Amino acid sequence: MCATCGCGDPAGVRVLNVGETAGHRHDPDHPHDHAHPHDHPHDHAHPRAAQRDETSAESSRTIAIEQAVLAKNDELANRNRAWLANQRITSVNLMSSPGSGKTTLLERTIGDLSGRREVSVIEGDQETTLDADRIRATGCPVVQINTGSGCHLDADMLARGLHQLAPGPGSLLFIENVGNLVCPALFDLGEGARVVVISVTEGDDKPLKYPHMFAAADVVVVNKTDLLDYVEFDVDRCAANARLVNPRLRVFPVSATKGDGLDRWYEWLTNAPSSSSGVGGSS
Ligand SMILES: Nc1nc2c(ncn2[C@@H]2O[C@H](COP(=O)(O)OP(=O)(O)O)[C@@H](O)[C@H]2O)c(=O)[nH]1
Ligand SMILES: [Mg+2]
Repeated sequence: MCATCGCGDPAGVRVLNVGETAGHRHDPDHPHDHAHPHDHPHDHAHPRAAQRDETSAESSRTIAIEQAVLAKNDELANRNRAWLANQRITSVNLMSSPGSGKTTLLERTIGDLSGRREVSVIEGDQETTLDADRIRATGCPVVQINTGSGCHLDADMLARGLHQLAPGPGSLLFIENVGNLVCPALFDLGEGARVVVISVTEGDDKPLKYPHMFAAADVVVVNKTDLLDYVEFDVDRCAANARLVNPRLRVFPVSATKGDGLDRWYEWLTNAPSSSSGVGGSS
């Protein structure tokens, strides 16, 4: 998990309200009210030091710390989940390797759903507001979270993002996680649904090589199908590999740039759950 990969400096996290379209109201029942920096789940993780020390005492201490980190995160995620359910907000956590097309899929989705449903976005990246700027250009309310050295969003960051964004009751909220096929899978945010985006340039073996991500997901979007003629990628084999890890996965092959296959994605979004019971892998 993350406590061994070197990420996580809570002091480096920044939540940026990008542009005028994001809300500013303070909701007394908001999950952020419970979260403050020294509650952060990473506070006690010193992964590189733990790696260097190979004594069994240190190993057990590392495992105990990892469990405490994830338990704290799960507690905050449950608060987010309760708040989102109370507001009837449909929340979708998008995860993938960097560059598979999450932001492009969001730009296209926001445009195509325009006028049909209130949509807002929380963007996660280590640095910059580049993705939030792209979302803002569509007219959609957006908040950017910069994680600094962190390689994933966690429940505390989502609570802080929600506080800034203030999505309306009954709306659709997308959370674009930090590009990484490993650590985001372990951190429940309290979201209603989890979507993995994989692009055809990444290889159809990725569900087998990164099983935790696919095990924790509800949907796999196979993106960039417009490039299938140029790469070795079998969509059916990718879907079969994903279902070996998680038989209940839905798989939607799409081209976010050309629009192919998006109807099934939109149909799923219309019926996506507004709350879930959490992520099995994180507990
Ligand atoms: N050919 C093709 N390129 C795509 C598609 N979706 C995204 N891209 C390109 O892939 C690159 C990364 O996309 P981006 O949305 O920033 O990926 P993210 O890092 O997952 O948010 C950009 O150059 C996009 O134009 C697609 O469906 N087809
Ligand atoms: Mg992006």
